[in-house]
Amino acid sequence: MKVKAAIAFEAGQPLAGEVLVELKATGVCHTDEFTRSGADPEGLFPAILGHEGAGIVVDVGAGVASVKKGDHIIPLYIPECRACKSCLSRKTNLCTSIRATQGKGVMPDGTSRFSFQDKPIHHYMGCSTFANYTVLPEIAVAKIREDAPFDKVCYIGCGVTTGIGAVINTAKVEPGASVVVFGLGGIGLNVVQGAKLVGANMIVGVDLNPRRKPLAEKYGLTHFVNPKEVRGDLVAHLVELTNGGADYSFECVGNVELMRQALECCHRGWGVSTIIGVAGSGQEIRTRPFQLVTGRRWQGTAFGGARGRSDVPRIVDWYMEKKIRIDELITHKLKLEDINQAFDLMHAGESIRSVVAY
Ligand code: NAD
Ligand code: AHE
Ligand code: ZN
Repeated sequence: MKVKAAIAFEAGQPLAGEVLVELKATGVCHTDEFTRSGADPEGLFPAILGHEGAGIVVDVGAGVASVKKGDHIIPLYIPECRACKSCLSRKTNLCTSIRATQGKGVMPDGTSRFSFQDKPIHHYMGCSTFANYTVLPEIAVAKIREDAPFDKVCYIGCGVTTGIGAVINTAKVEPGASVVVFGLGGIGLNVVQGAKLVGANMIVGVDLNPRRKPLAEKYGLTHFVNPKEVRGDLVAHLVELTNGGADYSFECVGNVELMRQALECCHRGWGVSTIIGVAGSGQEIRTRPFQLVTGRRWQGTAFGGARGRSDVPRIVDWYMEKKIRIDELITHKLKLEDINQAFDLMHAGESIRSVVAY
């Protein structure tokens, strides 16, 4: 199937509560490929994919108060309305105020801002960053500092925040902990970075691609395990390596067999396994309930538990203050015309993150 991106959008006055944004860069996340491939039960076509962007506000509609023309922003696929039941609960980052329309590929008023040959095109994850202009609800926009480079901080729009946030916000990994990370791609390497940041003692990475090892070690990995080189059972190997099981594990691939292994390599009595990977339509997780009866806990995280408007500007600051690293993870920079190469590089295991600069 041939897909052409960059549907031109006619600039005009945004509607009330909406923000017109000129995107300057977008990352290509495995979730874009998940949807492109047809595995996403929510996938809608035709759509403008992409959800890891950064850009500049071109115009705002009536009532928009938190951003203005010229502000630098990162689009949020999980908005932060600060008024819905979920936001007010303080128990979750999963703002529910516009989730229903977002899942239908339209703006909160039920219509699309994109069209091609006079037919509507769906929005994707409320962002559609594979276009040089997009329209976002005000609550789905995080204002960031103006000296941050778009072609780096776009990655904070998903991968960086998801990986680091899963460690800090969701699992709450403590200093001295042992951590096992399944999948050392664009998300997993940020889990490694987050685990190092909070002072984990042992950070084990599991990946079939041996080329992940040197880069992961730069980000704090202490042990690399290639399942193809393990004799016997991988879970038993990881339990032995971590002296009885990991305090924390993270699944960053989207493979339900690995999700099981990630749970079962956790320490009896207290190990916590966090699912980050997104699995395809019809896939289900399995384990013996005994794994949970004996004190392991299984949980998931979306966008690293981050509340975008509050947390994303702070993560951009961390990058600008060199508290976290991004640059080496952006392995390829492409033009929009060449975006399909980003998917080829991902499948070939060549890239960590490809970024399209507009
Ligand atoms: P990626 O393609 O960059 O990385 C995947 C890594 O997994 C690669 O290094 C690959 O070699 C490795 N891998 C594949 N099969 C493996 C196996 N059987 N055993 C060990 N390693 C294996 O992908 P990514 O962008 O890092 O995304 C990872 C997952 O996280 C995807 O499912 C994506 O959809 C999901 N995701 C979830 C969230 C969230 O909020 N929950 C956010 C972003 C991405
Ligand atoms: N549409 C899929 C689920 C996809 C999914 O879980 N998305 C994550 C973000 S992945 C970013 O790369 C997420 O935020 N989920 C919360 C939500 O509300 O979608 C399916 O299986 O239906
Ligand atoms: Zn993503």
